Amino acid sequence: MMKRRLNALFVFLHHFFNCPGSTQYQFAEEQCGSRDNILYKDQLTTWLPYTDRSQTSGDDFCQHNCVSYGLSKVVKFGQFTDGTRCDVLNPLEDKTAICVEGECKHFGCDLEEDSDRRFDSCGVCDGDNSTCEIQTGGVSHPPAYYDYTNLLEIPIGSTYINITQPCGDCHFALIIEDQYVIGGAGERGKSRAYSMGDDVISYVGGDGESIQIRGPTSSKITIQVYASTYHVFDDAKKSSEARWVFFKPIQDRPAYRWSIVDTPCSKTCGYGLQMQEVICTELGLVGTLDGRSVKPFHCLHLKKPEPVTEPCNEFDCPHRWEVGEWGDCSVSCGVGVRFRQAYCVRENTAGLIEILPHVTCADRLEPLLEEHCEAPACLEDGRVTCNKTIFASEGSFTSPNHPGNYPTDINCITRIKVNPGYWIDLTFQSFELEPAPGCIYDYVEVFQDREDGTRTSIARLCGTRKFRSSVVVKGNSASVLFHSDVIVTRRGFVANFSELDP
Ligand SMILES: [Ca+2]
Repeated sequence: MMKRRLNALFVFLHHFFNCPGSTQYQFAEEQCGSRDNILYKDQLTTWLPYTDRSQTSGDDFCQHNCVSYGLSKVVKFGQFTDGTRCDVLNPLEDKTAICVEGECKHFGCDLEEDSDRRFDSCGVCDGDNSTCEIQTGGVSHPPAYYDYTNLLEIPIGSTYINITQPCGDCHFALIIEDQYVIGGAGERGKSRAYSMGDDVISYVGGDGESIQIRGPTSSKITIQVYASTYHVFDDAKKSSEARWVFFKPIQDRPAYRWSIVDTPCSKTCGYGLQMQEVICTELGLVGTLDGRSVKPFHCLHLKKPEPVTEPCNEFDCPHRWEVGEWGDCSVSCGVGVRFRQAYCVRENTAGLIEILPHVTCADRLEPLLEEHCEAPACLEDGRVTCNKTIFASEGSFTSPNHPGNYPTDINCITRIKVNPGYWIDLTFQSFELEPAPGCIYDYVEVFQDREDGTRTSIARLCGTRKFRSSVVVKGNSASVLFHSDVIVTRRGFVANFSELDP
């Protein structure tokens, strides 16, 4: 349900943005008028929205009732499309009303459903009534009989126009641009909403005749009155006057327009996109654009331009060398050599690396692809020596040649000494040695070293350990012996140690 409501609102806003001015009001007329060319009970007729305010509420209006005066029939054709304006019925309300799922819903002038923003008397959304002044008046004597005579001229830009008269033998006529829109042929007009250009007029005939226009009017409007009986206006009764009230503009209303602002290119190189943002801006007092950005609802009545996206920075990003990982050292002891690869690349889009021919990067300094590497020192017989002593509060060491396989036939003793008074927390990770029952082939053995030169074995480990394993030495000095026999090697281990406050 909520989703449908949102969809309806979207349709409405889309329609609102794309149909500036009062063409929104003509939407209902279009929907009724679309039946003009469809046979109704074997007849063609003209359909208009049925807007008799004495009998319908806004919700009724949204039920898509159309009237054919030719057939003297009101017919319900389902519901008006979501987004159809239903405030034609009460044009002097300061809210905007639209049909949503057949119900007439009220919105603030910023088109938010629960908004407190209202049009002010001058028709400015959220305005302060400073751009117009009230005009009131009335006549108790009709100027002529059996003819139309001018009653009132309403200047362009007027708002909240309400003209009433109680005389049953009289009727109003309304002229826009020298053309009768209501009345004019000596007969009362039909009670309904009329639209002419951008102006929408709600008219109710009969006793208590009234004309209501929300405005701001876009054309000069002339109101005439026709009287077919003498003494129809009673001097003694003020209530029998033809009366009017409206707001006349006294200064230019603030003017707004959609402005297009370019946003920076999405990339500094490598084929970016330049987007545009459409913002609502207020025109300066002298009509020039001062670029002041205002809330978008001020521009809702204007057709919103389509933002354009254009390519920018249409050139490749600079090419460069990218190097791979170093390979393994060529020897397991002594000084060897290792290699890596280099690629000429370009990265027009972050993370999307394009490999180019080597020659493209000829103008760049090529990275070194070969370097010396040092495996543990070789003994005279080619075996590895790997004894060392580490004095530190924490550190790490590995089996020889890690992460490559350790050599055969070695004994490495790593002595660890932490600060006096502390213990040693020794943790092995990625532990992988040749397995054997009792660890008789390859192993790591941890000893606690005492000050008197004696040492005690604490643990002997071998095989593969998938999880970190810890050994705690209850003293500040330890030796870790790594032994491998003459055949079968593995990757070995990484050991970390840190001092432990007992
Ligand atoms: Ca072995």
